[in-house]
Amino acid sequence: NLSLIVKLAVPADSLPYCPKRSPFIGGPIRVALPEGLTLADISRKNPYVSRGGRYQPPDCESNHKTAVIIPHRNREQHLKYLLYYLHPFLQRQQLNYGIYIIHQAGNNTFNRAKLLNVGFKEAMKDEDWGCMFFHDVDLIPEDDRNLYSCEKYPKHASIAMDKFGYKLPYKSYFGGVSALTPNQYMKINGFPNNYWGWGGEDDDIAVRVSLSGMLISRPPVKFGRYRMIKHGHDEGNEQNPRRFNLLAKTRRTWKQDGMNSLQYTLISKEFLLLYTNITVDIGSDK
Ligand code: BGN
Repeated sequence: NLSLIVKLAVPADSLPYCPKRSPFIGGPIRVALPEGLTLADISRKNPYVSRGGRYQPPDCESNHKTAVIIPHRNREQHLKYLLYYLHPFLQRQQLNYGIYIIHQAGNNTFNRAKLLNVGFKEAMKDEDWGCMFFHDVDLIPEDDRNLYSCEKYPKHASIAMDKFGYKLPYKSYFGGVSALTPNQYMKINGFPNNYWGWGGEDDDIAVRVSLSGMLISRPPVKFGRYRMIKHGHDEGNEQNPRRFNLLAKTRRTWKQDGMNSLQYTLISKEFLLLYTNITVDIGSDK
């Protein structure tokens, strides 16, 4: 196989490419939520993670460059648990990766999809990422064979969540954790900017994928398992009563609303030990 030989024989910075399948992948993960966990503990356990939450395998050149984008507000405890599991998970997959937290400043209604657009834009300024993982803060992957790399089509990764009985709640469900290459992302004009509050934005994204003539890739159901960390009511993320109307209009609006209409004010970008922290003012509903 000539292509394999060529790939192995061309080291980028004198390291050989990592194997096609990482030898560190171990399968199912028992997710427990240790009490009293601190960010310092997590840093200590991840000595090879560098500023901004970046990592690359020490002894081989990764085949994948993945940014994980996590929208956030008032979920510090969830964030700790996620980082605790996600850093080792990504390292076992021998990825070149970076973790981005996109923090919505202020108390206006939460807007998950717009924060993801900001994350995409800001992450691409840092690095030529090959794959973007859009990740809810309260979902912990339970099997490291669920690869955090991109596919031919936009991927929906969280296909078996405990809260839905480890199966899809409905066929076109695209919420929780999804992954697109920058090309796929731009093809659908990114995500919608006008879903304020809970619900519907993930369905809008699924419609965009289909209107752009793409299918949805999924991992095997045995691998795409997630534990959702329980949480109470989210202040400032009430169910969006307009989501039904918005979703009914996606076909007419998606080309005007998305990456090509994205507006925000960057408040800060800090390269912290375990992640890049982006705080952003995304405005409010009208
Ligand atoms: C759906 C929501 C999704 C949510 C899933 C799972 C809507 C739009 C209704 C037309 N969609 O019902 O956003 O991820 O449930 O909780 O509310």
